Amino acid sequence: MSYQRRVTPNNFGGLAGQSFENAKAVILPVPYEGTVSYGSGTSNGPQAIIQSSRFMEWYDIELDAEIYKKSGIFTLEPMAVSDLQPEDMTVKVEKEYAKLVEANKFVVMIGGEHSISYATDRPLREKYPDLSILQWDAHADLRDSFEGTKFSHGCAMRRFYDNAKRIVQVGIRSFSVDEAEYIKKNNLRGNIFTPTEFNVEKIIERLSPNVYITVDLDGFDPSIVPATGTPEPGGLFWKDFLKLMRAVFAKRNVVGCDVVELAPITGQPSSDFLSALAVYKMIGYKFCQ
Ligand SMILES: [Mn+2]
Repeated sequence: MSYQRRVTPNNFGGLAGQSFENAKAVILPVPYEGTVSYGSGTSNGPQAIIQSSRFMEWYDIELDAEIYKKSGIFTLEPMAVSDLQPEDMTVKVEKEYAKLVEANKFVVMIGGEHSISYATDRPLREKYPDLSILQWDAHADLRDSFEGTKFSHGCAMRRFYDNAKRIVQVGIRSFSVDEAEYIKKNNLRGNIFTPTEFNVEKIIERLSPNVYITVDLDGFDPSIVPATGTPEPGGLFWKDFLKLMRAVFAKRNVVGCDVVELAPITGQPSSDFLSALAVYKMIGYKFCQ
């Protein structure tokens, strides 16, 4: 086994010597699975990302750096939210997130289902009133309510839109007739980029100076990320992700991000590993460009 040097500790990256005080980047695991509709298992997502991340190379060829040495990366304890209703979960995560924003940390939240993302909105919007949201996803998530709650994963972007009026959606290839109506009524189609419409420059033009990024892993093609609840065909690829993220981090002030909806498949670690690298790459683009 050639990975022996990474056996400990059990944190993101398998990194020794990290402290909350010195780290610019912190990982916030939110193993929440309250409202997932089809596949299940997202509550295991955070631990699978952390476990895979211990086997990544710390050195990044593209950035010519051991990313963690420039940023520091401290992994917080997973939040205890599994028993909560979506609205109560949102309130609890929002409180925790606000403390991290207050402490000036770049937070990467790892899920968990997509309903966790909206908890970042109030703390970040208070600090960055112009905040826009960049969503990587197969689904529009623009339902007003879903399965009896306004805080479902199917409503994540609708809640953001209620506040932000500035969301940019990339990789989208599935939504309901009600969402289609809503998109037409609010003239949102120009901010939606299906995989065939993927265009980095046009996407970035739509974003305000301060940006929050939410990465639903089903935005990727299921051939490279099969481990999601709704693996929609016709998705985006790793190179698309790197090209977009590198440019967004260079041209905008990214103030936080999340990677959600990993539903690990036992014995098939490729989705977990890609998720871990997605987290590490975004930290790299933030602190090493
Ligand atoms: Mn999705």
